[in-house]
Amino acid sequence: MTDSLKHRAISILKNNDRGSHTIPSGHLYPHQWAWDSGFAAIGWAYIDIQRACLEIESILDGQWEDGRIPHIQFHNPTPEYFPGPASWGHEKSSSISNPPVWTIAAERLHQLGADPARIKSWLPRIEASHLFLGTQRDPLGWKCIATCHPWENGQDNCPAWDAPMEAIDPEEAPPFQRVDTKKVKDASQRPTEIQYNRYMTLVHRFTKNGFQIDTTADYDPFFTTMVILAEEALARLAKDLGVPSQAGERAKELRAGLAEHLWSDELGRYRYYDARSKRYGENATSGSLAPVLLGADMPGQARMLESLRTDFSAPFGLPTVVPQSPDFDPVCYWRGPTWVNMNWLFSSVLGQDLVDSTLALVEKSGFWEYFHPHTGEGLGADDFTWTAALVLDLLASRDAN
Ligand code: 2M8
Repeated sequence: MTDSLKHRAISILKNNDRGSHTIPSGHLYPHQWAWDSGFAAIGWAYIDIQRACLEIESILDGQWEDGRIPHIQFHNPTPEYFPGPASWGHEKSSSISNPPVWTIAAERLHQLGADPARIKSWLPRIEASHLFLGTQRDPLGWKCIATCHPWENGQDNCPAWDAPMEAIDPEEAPPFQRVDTKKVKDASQRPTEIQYNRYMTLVHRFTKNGFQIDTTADYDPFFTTMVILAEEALARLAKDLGVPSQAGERAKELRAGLAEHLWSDELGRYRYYDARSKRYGENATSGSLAPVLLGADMPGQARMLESLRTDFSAPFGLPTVVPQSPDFDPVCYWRGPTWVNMNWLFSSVLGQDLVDSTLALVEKSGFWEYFHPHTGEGLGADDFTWTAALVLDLLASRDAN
């Protein structure tokens, strides 16, 4: 099994390779997405470490002057994907950011033998990308991270955005034609029309107001956790490579902000917070348990682990929404399916069982974008880059154990 999975993963990365960056899937996503590329770099490290470094450098090359790493870079604009540069008001990229997986990947590359001098040269740009998120994605000064668009944290139609999105006028966006629903075998696996209209209203507003976050901001325990993991990775890299950095201090402040503002002792998990309506969102998503990845000094560690092992247990990996919830939809995108990148992240606390079941799932169903957590059916796009890249890392971690 191991050899054939490994060869298939390698051939997917090679097919999706566009020279200096890797597209998520030739069929559905023909551009470069920042967090996908971070995961891709980890996979490339098992094939060609120089190519892995190039992947990180191409993410950093898209950085804006204000430090933001855009979530999409359009190297070769094509009508095969919507929304393209015209909608974003920027010729080369989108204008929102993404979870800073580039930093987590940089540390992994360092562990896997990449040239330290090369990694060192990335640190100022990585630091700037974190400063952008820490200052421009915290409108209330809570020392937590908010997203200004559901696409920014990468979990697009996650139910946590349902309530904040109710306030967004779906008719405000200029007319458009979406492409995605024509490319999957069943359109119900993708966000609904009204959701998509609201996404485009937000894109329209954001590009009109100079790309600054306004009151449409959802504080997010998943995004905050990802920034903390990245800050801590940066702090370790900076120490190792002899570069000054305030990343460790920022991570401490974020840990405190997350515990103070988003932890709910009553629910036993972390909440979302809509800065516009001033209301908490109590959605039971795997993202609401992501702070479990930060270790025992965060409130709720034992309760969250228990919940992951019971409420979130499913035959095929970790569902993104708790199956008992009315929001759960096992085939629709970020509203329930299992994703290999989430399994990969959570395997650091759920251990070998999740590593093994994730590998078995891909072996059984293929390298899909996401999977039905009860049947294991592959959904969305096939030959998906981060599924392939992270399978390579999971295989390595299994071999090491
Ligand atoms: C999905 O998001 C894009 C918009 O950014 C889309 O649906 O068109 C998400 O799954 C996101 O997390 C991912 O980065 C992207 C490319 O794989 O696809």
